[in-house]
Amino acid sequence: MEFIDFNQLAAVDTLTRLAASPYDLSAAGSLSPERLKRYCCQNEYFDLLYATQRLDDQVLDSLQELADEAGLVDKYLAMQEGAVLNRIDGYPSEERQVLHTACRDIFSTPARAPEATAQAKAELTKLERFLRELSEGAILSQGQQPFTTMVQVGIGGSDLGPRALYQALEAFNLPGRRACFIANVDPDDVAGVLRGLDLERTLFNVVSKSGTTLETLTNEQLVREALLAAGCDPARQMIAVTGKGSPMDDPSRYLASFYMYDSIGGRYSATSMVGGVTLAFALGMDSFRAILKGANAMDRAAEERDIRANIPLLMALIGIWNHNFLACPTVAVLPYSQALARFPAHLQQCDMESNGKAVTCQGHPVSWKTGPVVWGEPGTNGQHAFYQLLHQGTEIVPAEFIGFRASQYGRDVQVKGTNSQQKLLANMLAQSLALASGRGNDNPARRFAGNRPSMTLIADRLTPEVMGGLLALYEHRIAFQGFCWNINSFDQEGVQLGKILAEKLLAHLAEPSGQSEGENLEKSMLRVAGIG
Ligand code: G6Q
Repeated sequence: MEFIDFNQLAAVDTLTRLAASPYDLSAAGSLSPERLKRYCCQNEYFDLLYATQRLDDQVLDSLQELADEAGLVDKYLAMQEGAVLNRIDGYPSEERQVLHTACRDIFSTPARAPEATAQAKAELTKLERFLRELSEGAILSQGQQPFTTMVQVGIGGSDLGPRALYQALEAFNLPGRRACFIANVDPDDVAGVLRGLDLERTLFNVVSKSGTTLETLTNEQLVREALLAAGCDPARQMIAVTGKGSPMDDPSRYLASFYMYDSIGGRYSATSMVGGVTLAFALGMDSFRAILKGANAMDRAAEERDIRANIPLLMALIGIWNHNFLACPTVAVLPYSQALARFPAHLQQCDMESNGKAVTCQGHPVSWKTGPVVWGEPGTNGQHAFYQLLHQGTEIVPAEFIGFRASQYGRDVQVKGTNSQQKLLANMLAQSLALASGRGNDNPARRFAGNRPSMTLIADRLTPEVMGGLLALYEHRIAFQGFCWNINSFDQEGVQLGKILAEKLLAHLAEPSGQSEGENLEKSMLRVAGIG
């Protein structure tokens, strides 16, 4: 696909000009009820309120031009249809399709990428059969008890998305079922999780696309030993999710094996078997299908070309406005929902591993900013912690609030005339207004400059379907930005160097005298740290 570099796009010139005097949110009357209504975009699940951004119609028109000129929706459509977008022209690269959307394109025919969707459907059918056998008692523990717990062992993309989704949806767990996660190659992480479990009634789901990840293989070994020590047979309690043909693709070692495919990147894999096995075990197959349905609905909604009617695209472009034109280096994702506590961590990986790149898809260095630093924590907790910097610090941090009109459990209490859910939402909206409007004061330490941008996503309730929608919304927002910056959002070469050096250090520890004689950098590092 033909591409013009970001700063050669005509809309970039216009936006640069407009950025010299962006909309002032702190000016008297700048936030009117009409503006709040005008800058609101709705889809099946979410309302996006973006009147509290430093933009006006002129900026939006130019962002639309930017989207059209850079062919963002065309690229997205090509992605869903199986274009090989994970590549760098003229250099060795992964050369892969990018088909996480195919995992959930199971509700309509024809599918956008029929072959990948057929593979996803086959795995779903296998999973459904396996879960039926568990719930009907055809598969039981050695002591003829039903399994109650699944522990997912995996790291990075094989952990963050599934864990964030599980935590978000724990309110919907099947009775008597739960999930835990082990990721870090920290023996205390494993010991801490295992300590609270009835090992005999626990399934261990080892998830690794490559089947070679050091942390996961080490933790698998720890778990196998713990099972043996408890008199359990690992082959009857361990499940594998891996790539076809990987070193872990050995069904004889596992109770069940499921596949994920090359065209699904780790950080985009939560709706494949990587998330599916644990989520469907704990929440039930119907809830997992609801997650897929929500994600699929968002995949379709992201095909809209009008940026004012496409939430993921609009959020991507507003993000570009703040980052490339208003020079804000970070983005805070602030869910007003404790259930979404790990969602910012998932987005941090998805965004920063995707768009933390400095070469174009043609291998040339970029001369424009690419992905921002992404971080966040739930509110209102954050209000009592780091919001001080958001309101009065010297960095301007665009905030993305996420909230729900109703709670998940529906259990609440009235205190001073309002319930907790209302308090949660009122706080969220108040933060957005405070950041935008600011407040004058004779005391400079009590002055709020305001004019700090934010936007707010609101849905009715955090259900499996809405969670699927939220996941896909951010996946596409990230991909749209990567398309616009002309970078490959789907590789992760930047994690390799540290891995290689860690292996060198470990080789010295494993065979202190067998390695090269004399001092070298790795050996001194170990010695200085008191480990060698
Ligand atoms: C994600 C990355 C990375 C990956 C982990 C685990 O996009 O590629 O986070 O998911 O390194 O890899 P495996 O699933 O192969 O163990």
